[in-house]
Amino acid sequence: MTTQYVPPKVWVHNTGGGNKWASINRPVSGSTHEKELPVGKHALQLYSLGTPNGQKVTILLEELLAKGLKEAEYDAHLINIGDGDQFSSGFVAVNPNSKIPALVDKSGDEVVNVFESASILVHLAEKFGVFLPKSGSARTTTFNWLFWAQGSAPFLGGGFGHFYAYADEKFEYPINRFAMEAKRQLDVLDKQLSKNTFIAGEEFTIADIAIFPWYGNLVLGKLYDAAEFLQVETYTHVMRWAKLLEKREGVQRGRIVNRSFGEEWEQLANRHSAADIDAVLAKKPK
Ligand SMILES: N[C@@H](CCC(=O)N[C@@H](CS)C(=O)NCC(=O)O)C(=O)O
Repeated sequence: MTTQYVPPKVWVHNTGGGNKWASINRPVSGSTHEKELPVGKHALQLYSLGTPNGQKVTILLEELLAKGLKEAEYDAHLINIGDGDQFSSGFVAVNPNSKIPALVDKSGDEVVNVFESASILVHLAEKFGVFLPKSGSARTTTFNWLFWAQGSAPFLGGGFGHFYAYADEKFEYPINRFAMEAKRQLDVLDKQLSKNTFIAGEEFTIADIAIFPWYGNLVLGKLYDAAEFLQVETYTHVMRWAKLLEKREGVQRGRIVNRSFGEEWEQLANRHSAADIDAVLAKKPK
């Protein structure tokens, strides 16, 4: 006999376990403590963590630098969400939603706070005039897939990843529901990538940068350890694209920034110059 959960009349916050994020999740927003954010010497100050949403921004910044755009130099400060750094007064002042990534751009006449990873990608792509077509259907197609990523990835992360990888107890119902959706999304991408080299056509854009850290990492076996469960190798076009992207210098450099997990050569807590990344990558076994 299965015991069924019967919702009470009024929801109450259960501060107990259930998953690895139970201790930081709250039903309210706002700061929990007074603390200023650290500030480095560059005009671009990034506050982030090397999760897929964080990787989007550091990959773009490293792609910009790989193109020789020196104004894209940045300081990236680690926000440890497990420790509740996203609830400091300083972080909340930049992003009232208390989620990484958040960017402070001090390069212009006024300081601009940017949050939501896609907003940061658009802000930087427009500022530097690259990785986002200027007009026409190519621009709209890039936005289509950028917003597709923002709308779809929470089903992969908050849905599939949460119940398959993070929840203390494994339940068939949510795992089935979200595995189905994850596979449907991979199929959508596979069909799109059967027609083009990159997501939005023959040009590498911020749509690729937004989608790779989730779906690229997933098929490469670097997310949730779910490659076999989801039979990722059957999405041959997604796999081809993921392997193409993982060879890019910007991707290899950006994916290790603000990362506090994985191998020693994949972890760079704070980044202030290119040399910081070089030193970590030098540890990679040949
Ligand atoms: N839609 C947001 C999602 C950002 C997000 O979910 N960030 C997570 C880490 S990947 C976070 O900061 N979580 C902390 C929390 O929920 O308290 C974006 O794309 O920027």
